[in-house]
Amino acid sequence: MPTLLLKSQTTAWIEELPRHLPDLKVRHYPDIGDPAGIDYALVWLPPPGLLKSLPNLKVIFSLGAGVDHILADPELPAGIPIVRISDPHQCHLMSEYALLAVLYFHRAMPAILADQLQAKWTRRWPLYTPETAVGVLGLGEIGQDIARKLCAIGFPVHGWSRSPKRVDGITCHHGQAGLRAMLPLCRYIICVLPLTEATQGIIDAAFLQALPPGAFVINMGRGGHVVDKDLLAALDIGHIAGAFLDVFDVEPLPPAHPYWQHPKVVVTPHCAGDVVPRTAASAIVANIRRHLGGDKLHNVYQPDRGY
Ligand code: OXD
Repeated sequence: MPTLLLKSQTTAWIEELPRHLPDLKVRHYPDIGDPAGIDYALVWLPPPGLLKSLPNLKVIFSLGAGVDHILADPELPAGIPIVRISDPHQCHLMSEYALLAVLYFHRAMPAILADQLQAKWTRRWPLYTPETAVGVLGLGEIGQDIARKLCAIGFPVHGWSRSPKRVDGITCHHGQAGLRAMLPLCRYIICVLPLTEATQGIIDAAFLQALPPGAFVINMGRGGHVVDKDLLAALDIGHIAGAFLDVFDVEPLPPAHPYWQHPKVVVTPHCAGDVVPRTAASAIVANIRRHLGGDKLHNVYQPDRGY
């Protein structure tokens, strides 16, 4: 009987997974039982050494689109495929968050909320939407969904990826030259990149300087994408007009971090997109079935690409 170890606070997986594969036994960390009996692991932030302690582990499933929380384990056993989650509802949530952040700035909500505190009736209008471009860094499933939805509400949308991509209605750029060409055009920039060696610290002083004055930064990728001191400096001199940040180098964001109190920063607690058992379980089980049947797994992390 295939057995899966779940390391998550979301207990709904325990019922949801066997609904799709009644033979599947789910053990909930820390109740591991006999480590040798575990075939699959479905994990978020596994404690270092946990995966190595499972001698018959065959596939690691990430409870996130990112796998950095698994790769951070210095004792990660080599040669075991890691599968990234693909959840249509998570994708939808991420797009909602991106729209919320863009529209929050675009419709001058920071100024309107400040006016309200002083009972000030000041009507404020956005820039002309069809001439106000948004750039999306990362054109995977989530980035493409965000780009399409922004496009549907009338923004010109640019997308950037490592290698060339085509997405209907989106102006696609790639590589370093593509990034240099895209940044000066974008009033809003949204990061949904995976965190890799190539993308670590991508939002640094040079990147921010390349954006037009008054641009806004939205980070829903990983904290490691942003060089915090460079973003804070760009906010303080007014080149960047605001930031909407969901992810941070250290989470929870420490109480003394300057982002918390910064008047131009919105901090949210890594809640842009959650993986929902009801919508994500079937794709996980489909991969378990593929594995049991000796077929190729879908959505496997590729070390050479870094995601
Ligand atoms: C993810 C996340 O990687 O929620 O999916 O951060």
